[in-house]
Amino acid sequence: MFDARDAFAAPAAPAPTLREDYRAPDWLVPDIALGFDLDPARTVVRARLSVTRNGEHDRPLRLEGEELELLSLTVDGERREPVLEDGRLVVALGGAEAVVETEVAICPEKNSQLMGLYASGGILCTQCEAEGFRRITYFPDRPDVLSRYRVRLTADKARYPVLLANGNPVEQGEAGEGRHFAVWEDPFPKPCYLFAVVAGDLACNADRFRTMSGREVALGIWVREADLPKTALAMQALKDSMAWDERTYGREYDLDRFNIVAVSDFNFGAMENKGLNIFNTRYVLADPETATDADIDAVAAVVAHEYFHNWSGNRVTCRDWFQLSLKEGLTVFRDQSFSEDMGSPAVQRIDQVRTLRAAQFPEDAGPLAHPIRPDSYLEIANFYTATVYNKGAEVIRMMRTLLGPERYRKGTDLYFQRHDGQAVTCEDFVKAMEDASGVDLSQFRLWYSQAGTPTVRARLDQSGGRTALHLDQSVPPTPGQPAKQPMVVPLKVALIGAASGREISPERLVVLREERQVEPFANVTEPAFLSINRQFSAPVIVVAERKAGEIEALAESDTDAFARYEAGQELMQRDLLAAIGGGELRTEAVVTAVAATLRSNALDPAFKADAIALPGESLLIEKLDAADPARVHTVREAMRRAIGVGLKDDLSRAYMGTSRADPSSLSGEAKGLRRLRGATLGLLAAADAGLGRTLAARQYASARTMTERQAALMVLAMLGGEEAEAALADFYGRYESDPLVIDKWFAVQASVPAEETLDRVEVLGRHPAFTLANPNRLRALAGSFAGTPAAFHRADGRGYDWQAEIIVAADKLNPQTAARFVAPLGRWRKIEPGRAAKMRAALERILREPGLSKDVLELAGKSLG
Ligand code: 0A1
Ligand code: ZN
Repeated sequence: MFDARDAFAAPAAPAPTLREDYRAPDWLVPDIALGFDLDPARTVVRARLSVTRNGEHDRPLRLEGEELELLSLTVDGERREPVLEDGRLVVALGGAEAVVETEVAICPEKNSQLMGLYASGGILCTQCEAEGFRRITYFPDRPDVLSRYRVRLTADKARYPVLLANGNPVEQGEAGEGRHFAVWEDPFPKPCYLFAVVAGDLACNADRFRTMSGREVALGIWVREADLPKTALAMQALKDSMAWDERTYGREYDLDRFNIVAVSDFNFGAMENKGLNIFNTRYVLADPETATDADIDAVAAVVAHEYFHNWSGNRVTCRDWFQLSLKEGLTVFRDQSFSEDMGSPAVQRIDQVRTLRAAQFPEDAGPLAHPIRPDSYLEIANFYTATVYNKGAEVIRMMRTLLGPERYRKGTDLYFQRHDGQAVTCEDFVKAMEDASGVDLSQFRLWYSQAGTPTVRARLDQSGGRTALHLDQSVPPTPGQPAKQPMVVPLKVALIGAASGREISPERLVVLREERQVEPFANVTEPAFLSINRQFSAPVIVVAERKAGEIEALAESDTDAFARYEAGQELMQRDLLAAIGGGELRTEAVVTAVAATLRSNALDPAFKADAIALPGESLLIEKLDAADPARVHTVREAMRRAIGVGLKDDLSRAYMGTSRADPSSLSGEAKGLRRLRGATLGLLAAADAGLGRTLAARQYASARTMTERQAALMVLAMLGGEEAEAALADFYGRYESDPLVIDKWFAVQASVPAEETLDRVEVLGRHPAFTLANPNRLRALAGSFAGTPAAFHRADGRGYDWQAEIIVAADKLNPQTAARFVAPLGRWRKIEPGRAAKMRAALERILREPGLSKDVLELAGKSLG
């Protein structure tokens, strides 16, 4: 029925895509030939698609396209008048196969979304995952359409001397008028999201790798000439990754060359395009003078991650985007295992769990909660989340724990062999694990469908001369999922003698499957302490009933390094939350535990650094119902001060001891010492600003690594005053020409936990070096600011207003990156009512903005609830 009001109504809300609506593609494209006439202002793309009808049907071929100027269409050589429906090119075809050719023009230099073909610092490059290929040419842009690609690139030779695409180079030469061409062929059928081309004036760090079957692979890392010296660490990580995947998973590289290109403008970390990974410079360029140890570790992890995708993602890919965790959860688990094998497993695990708690637990507890295999989306780019990636990795890790390493490996072997060259589902992965191991994973599958972090309550009952572990579990309601079923929770458990401090019941795997379960421990009669969820064997919240002195004892003597760290954190959290809740701040137990950690001869310095760090303000806020962020900050600072005052001598001694770290070494020992140097300096400064300034200024001036320099700068910035301004000015001058370091300059200032930080952030937003167009710079300012509760949650709400304005402004250029800053505003449910109302108002203001992207619309809408 016609209703006149409809004509004036706001545009209809976009319809979500549902997992249950999946249908196989109507048409397949086994082969595609692409020709690019590259030019930043106007690139012409010719595509020749060989299409075949998939099954019995009479539906037309539908090709997605976005911001394309269609120049021509032919079918089997005959010109056709194009038919466009909702932006799709609809091509009626009679037979079982056809050759469809299109010619389109696109404008890379105006592409500020950084999806499709775009320009970054004089380089032309592409980003196609998830749905960017449609911004290059008309195509069935979905991951279950796999094609063999032949790509011909033509470009101005002086401006773009290097022309790269997926696969192997087959031809190159002159094209007249100062232009040249190159032809690349990729023999492996791939979904279009793995397509990539690059053109630029690039220098190459070239190396080789001999695979386990003796093939030579040519490796190249392509960057601006001046950046070549900063590629050595990434190259080493690449070779280590290739060898590791052969050793650990039996996976060999399959092409004759493997290229990595670094670009400055990139929405995410990096992209695993087949044989041609494209990276954010942040995850390629690193040396100890300009990158911190954490940055350097991240380079190795991301290089490994993208390389591992060659099997987990590329050779075996996803059927549809709801299956994203199939490739991402598995690949994150693989890169985590790589990092554990290359460094200290316990310290790596602590870092992984910190990330999970900081990014994923809040997501799972808030309005954006979704299962690792989501059921619906408006904009798939919004589902590249900590849940899909990091919780997804925890789910794979749990399967390995349940099956054991040998059967897990049999499972991955079967998975890769059975599905090589296919686009499959999470279910296919679980099935391969079951078939290879004989283990029934029916109930385990709930981890794929149920959102929310389970809480496990644990009580060690030692009454009546017997010992039994009482467990119960509950999974909280999440949007669209009011009631949950009990999950499979693999808990590694040991009992520690209360008197002896020794393991009186060695570690065992307790698998919780019921809502309530009792696990007897035979032959344990002496009083015991409970060491549970060792190594963080399950991504759950454990609430254990503790005996007097239990946590304190475990923080000092748990035999599992991770559990020991956990006990220390639990202790700090207990006393912090009690004081935040209105009680008196008790610091003795924490000070004693920190002292024991600092004085221990057995612990390595990196572990000490982690163990003496207090839980972050964001994490504490998550534990509260109506948090007052100012009070959280005050109490946490008071605890830091108490540690600093109480342990000044220990901290000074530890601090001085760390100066022996060899600045030229990236060994675990040297990195650990530098980490401890930063942690001890922070606590000393919290107790005595004068001393902190002196030490930090000295450390800043004499620093030989960015790890030391940045840590000193952060402490100075927190203390404020002339020294801070001098150091900040020096830092800027010293590194003005290095954008990745200037990002740090923005990030440090936006991370100072104080209300006045907002004033500085406002000024920085108008600084000539600030730009909304570069995602790294935007993250450095807006991401850091939102991650600093004491500043972001100013009582007057101006922090939220600033954030909302930035989101709206950035959305006009780059919706994907703008949307990344919405979630912090959605945490209002955890914040006291006054601020919460202001957070909601900021979200409402965003939603009233005309022309909002689907990306921001989806997240702001859900955040408001
Ligand atoms: N697959 C990549 C992540 C990625 C996703 C989207 C991108 O463009 C918007 C870029 C990268 C990974 O897991 O590393
Ligand atoms: Zn990935």
